[in-house]
Amino acid sequence: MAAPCYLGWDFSTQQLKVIAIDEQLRVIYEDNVHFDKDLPEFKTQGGVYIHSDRLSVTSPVLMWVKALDMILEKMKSSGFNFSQVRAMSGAGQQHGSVYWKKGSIQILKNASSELPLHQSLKGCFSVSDSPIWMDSSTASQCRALEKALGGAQHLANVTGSRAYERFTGNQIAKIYSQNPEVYKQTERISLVSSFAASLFLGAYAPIDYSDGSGMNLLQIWEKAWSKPCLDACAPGLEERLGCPVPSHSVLGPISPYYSQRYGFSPDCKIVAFTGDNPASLAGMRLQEGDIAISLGTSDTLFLWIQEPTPALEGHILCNPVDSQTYMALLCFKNGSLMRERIRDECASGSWDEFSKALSSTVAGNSGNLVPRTRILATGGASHNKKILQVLSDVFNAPVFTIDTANSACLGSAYRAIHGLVAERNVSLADVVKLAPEPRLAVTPTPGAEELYRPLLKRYAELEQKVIYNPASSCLVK
Ligand code: 5FX
Repeated sequence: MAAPCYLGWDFSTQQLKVIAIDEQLRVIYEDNVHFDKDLPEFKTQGGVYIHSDRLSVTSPVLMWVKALDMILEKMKSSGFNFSQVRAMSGAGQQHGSVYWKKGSIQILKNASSELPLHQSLKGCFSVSDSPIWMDSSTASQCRALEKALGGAQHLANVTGSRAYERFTGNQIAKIYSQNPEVYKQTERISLVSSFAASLFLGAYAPIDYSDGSGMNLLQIWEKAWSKPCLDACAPGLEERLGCPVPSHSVLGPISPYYSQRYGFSPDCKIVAFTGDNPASLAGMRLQEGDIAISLGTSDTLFLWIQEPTPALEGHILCNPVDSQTYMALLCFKNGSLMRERIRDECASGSWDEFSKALSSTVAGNSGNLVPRTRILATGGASHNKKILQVLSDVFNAPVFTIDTANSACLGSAYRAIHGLVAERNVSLADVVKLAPEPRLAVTPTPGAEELYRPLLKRYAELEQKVIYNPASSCLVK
């Protein structure tokens, strides 16, 4: 019998990725489908459509289904043995939403294994272009939600965040107010993560607590939907969302579609999918006191936190690997876009030139933004040592990297294993004991601390200017 393995998926903004690990946690397979390049018929740029108002940003939901068909075919042609997969989990870009048309559950359940999935599902979505996390078109819905909840801080106290335009409740409210008929035809609303899990389950997958915390709808302490928030967004929302579940839940076995078409074992378990940042927390094996920084399409900073106090900046999410604790998250949209723009404008489009320019710039920002703890870096740009050096100097802490830049994918594979044993009170830390330790990449430049400290105030002022200048698209938190 073939040795067991576990799959981790990442439905991210620009591509779909998969990783398979064996029982020793070694990566035995990796693949991806790049939306712009491999699915040009959808005509996305960076996996998305930016609409004419420049604020609405969507992705075609069928592109994600077609990408799944494509990656599974690639795995099959490369001889991947699907029958050895014992469990899988996955991650999705946070906040994005998928709208299933009435009656779709039957189509999902009975999809013919003779056809690629996207052909069966093409009539299933009441909204063909899903709003995603880059959308910032819901300012009026945000104001209305904060008002209904008695103010921004009160909403943050309940849901972990004040109202944010990309958060799903506000996106749903916009769809309902602009097109109540479409909303009426919708029987289920999924996050990208629970949508992806639904494709494997052949049924609507529940939303997990951790990704559910990015909606402005979940009471993060009680782990139940907040009625006042639901009511402020759209009528009949609770039944369209289903009940949220702990992130480690085993949702059921894989749909027969995959056993018949690809040879998966009918016993292969689907563990709840979650958001990409929560999945990265698992992939980086974050411990209390560590700070993780993910340098991707968006730049995010997150930490494991026991007793959070929600504030008007940043987000508190339920912890994906320990339901008693939380994770704090800061997100800077346009991370890699900004880096690429600076590379193009100041370094003739070359990463080598960019790195040279960085190392020739005198360090200057002795942060103390955070206590000195380990910093763990991941994401595409974490391969660039010069960028890591700046991080180390700014935070005045050593920076470590993990073997893969795909921490959300790897974290999903770890979570698949964890899901099988979590009910027996086994922690994720126990499950991933064998994984390679993060590697020290850089340490702070001596003297950097004194240089960076005075810049903090100026940085904060500039940041406020950019955030409150609607004409600027450089940095939007
Ligand atoms: C987090 O709040 C975000 O909006 C982004 O990091 C997305 O999750 C990127 F996929």
